[in-house]
Amino acid sequence: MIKGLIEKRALPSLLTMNDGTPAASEAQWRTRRRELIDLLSDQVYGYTPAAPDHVDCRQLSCEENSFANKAVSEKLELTFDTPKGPFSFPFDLILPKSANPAPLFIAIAFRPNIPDRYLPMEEIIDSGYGVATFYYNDVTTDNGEETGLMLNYPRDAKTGWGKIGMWAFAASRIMDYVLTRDDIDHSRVAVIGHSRLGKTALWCGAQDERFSMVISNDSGCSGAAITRDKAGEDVKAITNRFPYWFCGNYQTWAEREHEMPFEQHMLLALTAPRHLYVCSAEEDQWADPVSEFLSSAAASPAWDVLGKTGLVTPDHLPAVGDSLHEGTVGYHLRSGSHFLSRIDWLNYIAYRNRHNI
Ligand code: GTR
Repeated sequence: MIKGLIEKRALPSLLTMNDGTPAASEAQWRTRRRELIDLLSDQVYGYTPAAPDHVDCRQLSCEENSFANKAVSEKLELTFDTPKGPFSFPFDLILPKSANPAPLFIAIAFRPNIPDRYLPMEEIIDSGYGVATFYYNDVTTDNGEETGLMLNYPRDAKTGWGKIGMWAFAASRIMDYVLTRDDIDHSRVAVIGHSRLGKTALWCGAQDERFSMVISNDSGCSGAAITRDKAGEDVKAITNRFPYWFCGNYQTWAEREHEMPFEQHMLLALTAPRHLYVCSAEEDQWADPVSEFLSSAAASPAWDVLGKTGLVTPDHLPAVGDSLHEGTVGYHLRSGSHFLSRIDWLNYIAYRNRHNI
């Protein structure tokens, strides 16, 4: 049944390389992977500039006894070189007090608050996980203005990076710093975001293979969901309201979705062979849970090529409350509306515990 629903969407081939041969081995997937990053850069998110050689980090403050003395909370400022001089942005690092290096979530955030309604800090700390989080507007503002990091790089109007790319780049710079800390488990760092920041987490983890897990919470259009025949938001709607999230080329696909040489299952597949988790909310028809679920299934053949199992699912659409945690691709469908809830976090934590990632 699921196969039939995917076939109806008439997706461009995930595993056929540009020269027409199938990507059937790990080496061929490496080639295909580069092709897909190039395609999505060129047509959707814009090209990401080269990473800086290194990042510097300065501690602004430190609370040794935070969250009932169960955690240490630091405020830090990250600085790195760009073509137009150094760029800095603040972030928070909250680590549980533990004898062992902590697994981490790098959370791209709508607000600088800790805790926040999207960041149930105590549940996370009590589960043994740490959080590094930054407020996305501190990197570049979520509007059409040229601000922050955007001013520091030259940018082509058609293929230059949009703001999703800039926020994703910032999450990778935090990863640069994380790798210098011996109180964090470098092999267990997940990137997470909700909605537009779920799109951002997916694009970040697609490009940056140092993340062992990528989490998309209700990311919808231009995120996890298949665009062809999706309900709710489409390319026209999203590029009318938020053209600056993407490269200039993306808006040329408005009302031409079926001609697009790319699709969002390609974005999801770029996480392979690492762990991917996609979550949908029942009432979030603007994002379209069915299109998010089908995309996760349609991406899964990339894991097969690499000797892993992607999404493990019975052959029907998930019911509300279902959590599919067996495969290297996880999925759940929560009741309620567009939100990053405690139930979502507890699912992510359960999945990470189960797979030890
Ligand atoms: C909406 C947008 C969605 C989603 C959402 C959000 O207005 O249409 O694509 O990103 O915002 O970020 O909350």
